[in-house]
Amino acid sequence: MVKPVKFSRVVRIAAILAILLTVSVSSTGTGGIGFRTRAEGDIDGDGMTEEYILVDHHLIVREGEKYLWQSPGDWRVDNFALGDVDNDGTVNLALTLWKEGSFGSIKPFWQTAEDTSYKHHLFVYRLQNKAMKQVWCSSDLDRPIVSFIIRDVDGEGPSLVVEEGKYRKVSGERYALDKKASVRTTVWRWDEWGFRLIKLYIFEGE
Ligand SMILES: [Ca+2]
Ligand SMILES: [Ca+2]
Repeated sequence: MVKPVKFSRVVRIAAILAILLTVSVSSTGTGGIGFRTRAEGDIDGDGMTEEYILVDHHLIVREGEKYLWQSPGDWRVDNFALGDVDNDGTVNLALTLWKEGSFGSIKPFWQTAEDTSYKHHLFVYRLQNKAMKQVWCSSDLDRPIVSFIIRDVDGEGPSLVVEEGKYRKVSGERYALDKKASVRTTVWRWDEWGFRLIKLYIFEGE
C-alpha cells in the first residue's frame, strides 16, 4: 500500500512543476505540460530516426518516406511519449487512447461478457524489425490519464508520472474525461509484469 503524500495546493503545484518543468521545455504541441504532437527518436537504435506525429487523435510513425505504424482507426489517441518506461535499456513508445472494450479481437478466457465500455487506456510498445510490438496494454483505466511523462524522478530509473482525472459518463457505457474534476498525480515504475504505484500526491482535503 503506497502512502499518499499530502500537500497543500501551493506546495503540491511547486512539487509537480519541479518534476515536470524540464520535460515541458522539450515538448511541442498545445495541450499543456507533457503533451506532444510531434517527436523524433531512434527508439530501435538502428541509426535511422523515426518521426512520431499525432494528427486528429491518430498517431503515425514513419522513417523518412516509409510509414512504419499507425494507430487503428477506432482509437482516439490523445497523448504519447518516448522513453524507457519499462526500464530495460531501450526506448519505448507509450500512448494514451480512448477506445471501446478492454481487449482486442481475442479476449482472455476469464472474460466471458462482452466488454463494450468506452474508456481510457495506456499502451506501451517497442519498435523491432520496423514493426511496433506490444509490450503492455492496460485494460480500462480506473481513472483517465490527463497527461503523463516518462521521467527518472528519484534516481532509481525511469518512471511514469501521471496526472489522473475522473470519468464523466456521456451515455450508456461511453465515458469521457471530466474536465471539471480535480486531478491527482501518481508515479509508477515498471515491475516485471506491469506498473507498480510508488508515489501518490493528493490535495489536502480531497
Ligand atoms: Ca530507427
Ligand atoms: Ca524499454
